[in-house]
Amino acid sequence: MTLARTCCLALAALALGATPAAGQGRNPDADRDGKLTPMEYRNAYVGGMFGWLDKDKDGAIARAEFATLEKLAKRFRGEKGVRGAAKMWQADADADGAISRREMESHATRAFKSTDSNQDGVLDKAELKAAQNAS
Ligand SMILES: [Ca+2]
Ligand SMILES: [Ca+2]
Ligand SMILES: [Ca+2]
Repeated sequence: MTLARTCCLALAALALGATPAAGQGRNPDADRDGKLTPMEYRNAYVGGMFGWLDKDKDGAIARAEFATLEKLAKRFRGEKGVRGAAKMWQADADADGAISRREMESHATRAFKSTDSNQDGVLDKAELKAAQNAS
């Protein structure tokens, strides 16, 4: 497995509601306090994962590009991963068959809010784990 791929696994895991395992690639939890702030979450989603999936760098993730994430999700999380990936594709709000950066940002904002069950403005391990089990 290439290094670039390993780096992105943590991001893909995060996007799919999984708690990134310690030492698995780049940790979205930049300050390692065990919690994700909206900024950390957004950076991982829109900064890290978006750039990784948008292979042709046209500023949108096309269906074919998204398939990379679906494959990874299936490999690592089986059917749960497939459902998680399907949920992420809902980010395509205007249903034009591609996820733009703006759509990804608003999706990340919504996902953050729905995961922050105690509404303290950060995602802790328990909240991330609950999201993982729910997907
Ligand atoms: Ca693209
Ligand atoms: Ca779209
Ligand atoms: Ca919280």
